[in-house]
Formats: sequence, C-alpha cells, structure tokens
Amino acid sequence: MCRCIPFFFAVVFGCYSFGFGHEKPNVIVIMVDDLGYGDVSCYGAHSVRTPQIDRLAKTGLRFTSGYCSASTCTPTRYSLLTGTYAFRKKGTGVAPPNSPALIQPDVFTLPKIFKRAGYATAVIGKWHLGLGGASGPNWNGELKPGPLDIGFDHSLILPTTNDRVPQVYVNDYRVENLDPRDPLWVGDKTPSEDHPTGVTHRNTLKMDWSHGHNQTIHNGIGRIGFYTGGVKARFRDEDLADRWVDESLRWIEMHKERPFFLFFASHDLHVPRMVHERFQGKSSLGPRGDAILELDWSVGQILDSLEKHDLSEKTMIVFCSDNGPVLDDGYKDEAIERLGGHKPAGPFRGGKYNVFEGGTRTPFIVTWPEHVSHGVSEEVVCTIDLAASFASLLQVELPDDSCLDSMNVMEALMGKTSASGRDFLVQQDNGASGNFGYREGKWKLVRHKSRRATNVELRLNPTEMSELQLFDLEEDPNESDDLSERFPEEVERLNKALEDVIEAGRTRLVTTE
Ligand code: NG6
Ligand code: CA
Repeated sequence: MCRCIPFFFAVVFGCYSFGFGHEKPNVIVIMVDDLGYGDVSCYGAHSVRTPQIDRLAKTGLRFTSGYCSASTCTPTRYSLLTGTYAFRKKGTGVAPPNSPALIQPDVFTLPKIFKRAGYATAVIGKWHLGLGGASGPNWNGELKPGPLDIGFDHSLILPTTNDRVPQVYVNDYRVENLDPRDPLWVGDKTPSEDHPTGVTHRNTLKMDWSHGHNQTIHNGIGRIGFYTGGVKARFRDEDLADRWVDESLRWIEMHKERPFFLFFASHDLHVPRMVHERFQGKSSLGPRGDAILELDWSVGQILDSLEKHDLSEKTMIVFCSDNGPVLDDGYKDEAIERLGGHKPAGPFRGGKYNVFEGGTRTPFIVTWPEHVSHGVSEEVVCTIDLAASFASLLQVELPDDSCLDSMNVMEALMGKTSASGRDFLVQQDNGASGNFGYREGKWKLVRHKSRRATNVELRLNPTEMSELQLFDLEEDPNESDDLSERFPEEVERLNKALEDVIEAGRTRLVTTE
C-alpha cells in the first residue's frame, strides 16, 4: 500500500482504464446485512460452512482489508450509492420507517454511472435509504422519489429493515399487492389504545424481543414502529430470501443479452432472523447461523443462474457486508447462547455500531474470471470506492461535484500486482456521535468524541472509552493495546489528518488531465 502521500497533496491523473480489451462486464454487488468478517468459512469460520461464498473466494480475490464505510446500514448504503461519506450529510443514520428519500434525484450515483455506460440496472432486497419527498413515503400512492429516481431501472425492495414496519415489498413505485380498500398506515405512535403490540400480546409472539421491537406485531414478531392495513401486501419473513432470489434470477435472465448492474441487497442476517423453514435449525449457531446458511444458498443461486446463462465469465461480482456483526440485536434468538467458539468478527474487536475494526472490516470478495486475479489481497479497499472505480472501468466521467470521497481503486480490486488500495480510510459509526476510526497503513486512530462505544465485545452494553486511542494493526489487529501514550505525535498527526478529511468537505480530487 502506498502510505506516504497525504490525500490533499495527491494528484490524480485521469482515469484508469482497461481500454476495453473486453466486453463491459455485468456487475453484481452483493451487500449482506450485518455479516461479520469471521462469519463465512473462507474467512475462517468453522462453526458454520459457506460453500457458495467460498466458491466466490476460490474463483476471485479475497480482501483481508476490505471495508464498508460505516458500522450501520443506512450510512454505508448511502456512501456506496453516492460515493460520499454519510457523515457529510445530516440525517443519514439508521433511517426510521417513515424516512423520506435520503438521496435526491439530482445526485450523481453509482447506478447512474452504469446507466451512462448503457447498463440495465436494478436493486433487489433491502433499501433503507428512505422513500418519498420531505413529508415521507406516501404508502398508498407513488413512493417517489425512490430507487428509480437515482439510477435504477427496476427495484424490488424491503423499504427499511425487516424489523421496522411495514413488512411489505415495494415494487418500483408501489407497495406490491396493496388493496386500496385496505390502506396502509405507518406511524411512530400507537393508532389506538387497543392496538396489539409486543408488550400487550407478548405471550403470542413466535420470536420474543429482548429490547425494543415491541410495537406492532406481524407474523408473530414485534417490530419497530406501528402500522395497520395493507394486510394482503404483507410478507412472511420466512419468504424474503426466496423472493430476492426469484426476482434476481428473473431479472438476470431478462437482461442476459446486455450489460447489467444488479445491487443484490440481502436482508440476511439482520434481525428478526426468521429464515425459511428449510434452513431453520440447520446450523449449530441458532437463527443467526441459519441466516448465514440462507444467505449462502442465495449466493449459490445467483452463481448457478450466471452459469446457466453462460454469464459467469462476463460478470464481475463484489461481495461485501453493510456493517459488522451483532449478536443480540433486539430479539431472543440465542445468538449469544449458541455462539460457542464462533468469532463473528474474526480476529477483530468490535462490530456493528462502533468504529473498531469489527464494525467495518468485512468479507470483501471480487470475482471476474480471467480479469480479476485469484487469491488474497491485503490492499485497503472500501465500498465507498465502487463509484469511482467503476466509473474508471467504464470510462464514465464523474461530475466534479459528485462522489466526493470515492477513490478509484479498480486496479487493486482487479488484483493488478502493482496496484495500491487506499492510502487512508475513514470509518464512521451511525453518524451523530463524532466517533471515527482513521486508518493509515498499520496505524489506526480510534476517536471517541462521545467517550463511549457500544457492542465492543459483541454485547450491546455501552463501554467507556478514552477520546483518542492508537493501535498498530499489524502487531495488534484486535486493537487491544492502546499506544497513544507511547506515540503522541502519531496521535496528533492522524487526528489532524482526520480533521482535515472532515473539514475539507471532500477527499476525491478533481481530475487533472
Ligand atoms: C437499531 C435496532 C436494531 C437494528 C438497527 C439498524 C433497536 C433496539 N435496535 O436501532 O435492531 O434495527 O437499529 O440496523 O431498535 S441496520 O443494520 O439497519 O443499521
Ligand atoms: Ca446492517
């Protein structure tokens, strides 16, 4: 990794391009929900096997320093699609059920890059980036703006999360199967005193809650938020993975003759981990492990369909997670009790919600037979970089005022021997805390403005933190030996570099020819 060039002095010369000695590849980004670095067997898991994800690793490049940009869902997805750090835009923390669209139609996005290059584009799975104008989603009408207004030709989405109301699919602009005689109402206050909730009807639940998740009940599970109506439109949690796969296979087949970009956003392993009956009880880890098996199956289905249509050689796949692992995330699903020796974050400390490595360092695999090297890469790459990297691959010029923090790491993603990944990396949590991780080479600055962090030992109780800590990731990947007192000048330098990134408003430099 090239470590010595501070970003503000670096000069970017034009776009890297492969000169199109190949056809434009189809691109599938598989972004998993809450999957940890150590949750798949090709990254060291033994308690659960993931043969299909391993199949990706065998035919592609497995990154050991692949990151998502935040340790919760909404900010990672925001920065994946916009190429801009979520901390630069207020209100991009975990989006509530009635969140308006967080990415406006005038923003230049990852799917728009593909559209400019002539691709068909779709998002299938979890969205969690809000829908509708400033007053929020019009659940009974057109859910606009939404994915179709920021570059996707087609969307079949879970609007927020499977634990947030409503449990419906949004197909393009509308709630699917919504009967106008039974309108959908969604709110954050109970609609009536006798509305059954996870508190009043706790004894009827098929999966009990441990914290939160005790408002409207659907499918025997208490949720975050309240809703009524839309009964015909509601899904069964058990069927979500099948639906994402069916829709993806259908869409891939429909577009097999032209380049396509599919954002496959699995809801697995997010709570409630209510997998299809055929996966229930199939892992030793309880529902969380079963969800890993369901995810692995989903990946296998996509790979099989590419093979069936003779598309494997023509398709580049990026596999990653949206944030690190969490065990009990609000339901009593035995994730802690049945953990045994399984290490969801692999060798790293922390997970979802915090800025230790476990929060954002994720499984990250890139495949494109004959173009991407096979093996393991230690280069630092991040989901926020996909925008500039694919723009470069496809020779699409990025408007100067777009994708403000996306770096072109396409050569590193392809495993070119001389290629470097990022010189520096910013890790954020949900956004409002002022907590950041900042990695430069082996050094990692951990800044806790809030003086506390949660889920540090994969338990949700808050842990007190000193404001600035320094770790040597080569010697101490687990971030357990704080070196800040020994190397105060490094702390100062890195903290200043982090401040500069925040203050500068952007880190992608305007291209100079
Ligand atoms: C939290 C939820 C958690 C999960 C998370 C978002 C509670 C107590 N916890 O507020 O269960 O939904 O938000 O997860 O409600 S994410 O992966 O979409 O970011
Ligand atoms: Ca997530």
